[in-house]
Amino acid sequence: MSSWFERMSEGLSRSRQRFVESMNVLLDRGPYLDQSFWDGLEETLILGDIGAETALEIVDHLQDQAARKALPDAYAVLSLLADQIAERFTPGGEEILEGEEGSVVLFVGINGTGKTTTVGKIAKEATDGGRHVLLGSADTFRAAAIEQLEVWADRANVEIVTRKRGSDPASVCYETIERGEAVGADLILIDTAGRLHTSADLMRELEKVVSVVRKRSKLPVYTVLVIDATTGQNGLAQAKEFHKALNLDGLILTKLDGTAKGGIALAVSSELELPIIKIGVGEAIEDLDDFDAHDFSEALIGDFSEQV
Ligand SMILES: Nc1nc2c(ncn2[C@@H]2O[C@H](COP(=O)(O)OP(=O)(O)OP(=O)(O)O)[C@@H](O)[C@H]2O)c(=O)[nH]1
Ligand SMILES: [Mg+2]
Repeated sequence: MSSWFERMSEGLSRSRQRFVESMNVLLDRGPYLDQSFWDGLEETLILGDIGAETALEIVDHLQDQAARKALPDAYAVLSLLADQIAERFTPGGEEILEGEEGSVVLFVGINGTGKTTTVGKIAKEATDGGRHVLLGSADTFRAAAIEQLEVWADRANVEIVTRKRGSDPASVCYETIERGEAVGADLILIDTAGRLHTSADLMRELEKVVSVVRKRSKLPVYTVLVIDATTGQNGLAQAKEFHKALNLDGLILTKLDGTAKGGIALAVSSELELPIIKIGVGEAIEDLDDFDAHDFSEALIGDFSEQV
C-alpha cells in the first residue's frame, strides 16, 4: 500500500516528466545561469500551464535571489523553485470538509470534470474518518447520473437521497438537507449536473440551487468547483465564470494523473485566490489526495537539488 505522497507523486509523473525533460535539455549545456537558462525556465513553467504572469514572477524572483545570494549554478536555483511555486497557492479551506460544525458541500463544474466520482471518493474518505455522510443527487438532468452516484454511495457505504430524473434539483437539495437533519448527518455532499460556464440559463439554475441550499441549511454551506486538469488554461476560464456566478469556496483538481498540465492548479488557485481542498489522481475510490502546496510543488517539478 503506497502512501498518499507516493500516489500523488505518481499521479503527477507526466507533469514532472515534461518539466524534468526540458530542464535536462537546458542543463546538458552545463548548469550556467545565463539568459537561455532563465528563458528556458520561464518557457517550461508556461508550458506546464502555471500561467504566464506567475511564471514571470517566479523567474524574476529566482533571478533576484540568484544575484543576491550569489547562487553558484542552475541546480542551486532549481532547489528553490518548489518553494516559490508552493508559496503562491492560496491556503485554507480545511473547514469545507472538516469543519467542526459540519457542512453541506455542493460540487459544481462543467460536464465530465469528475464531480460524481469525487463526491464518491470524498464520501468514502470522510466515512472512514468518522463523519456521518449523506449524499444528495441534484443531477436530475443527465441520463444515469442518479444511478452513477448510487453506485458510489454503495461503495462508500453511505445513504443517498434521490428523486426521479427531471425533478427540480433545488427540491432534491431541500430534501437532502431535511434528511440530513433527521439522521444527524454532519457532512452532506451534493452532486450537481455538469454545465458549461457559458450557458446563462444553466448557470442561473445553479445559482438558484446554491441559494436554496444556503437558505435552508443550518450547517455552513460551501460551493466547490471541480476542474479537469487536462483542460489546461480553459480550466482557468471556467473557474472565473463559476466564481463570478457562485462565489466559490474551494477547488478540486481532477485527472492530474492524465496530464502534463498539472501547473494549472497553481494558475487557478493563485488567480482566483481559492484553496485547493483535494486532488484527484485516478478513477478508483482511493485516488483522492489531500492537497499540500509544498508536496504538490515538489511532485510537479521533481527534485533537482540532489544532482548538485
Ligand atoms: N484519470 C482520472 N479520471 C477521473 C478522475 N476523476 C474522474 N475521472 C473520470 O472522469 C470521467 C467523468 O467522471 P464523472 O465523475 O462522471 O464526471 P462528472 O463531472 O460527474 O460528469 P457529469 O456529471 O456528466 O458532468 C469518468 O470516466 C471518471 O472515471 C481522476 O482523478 N483521474
Ligand atoms: Mg456527474
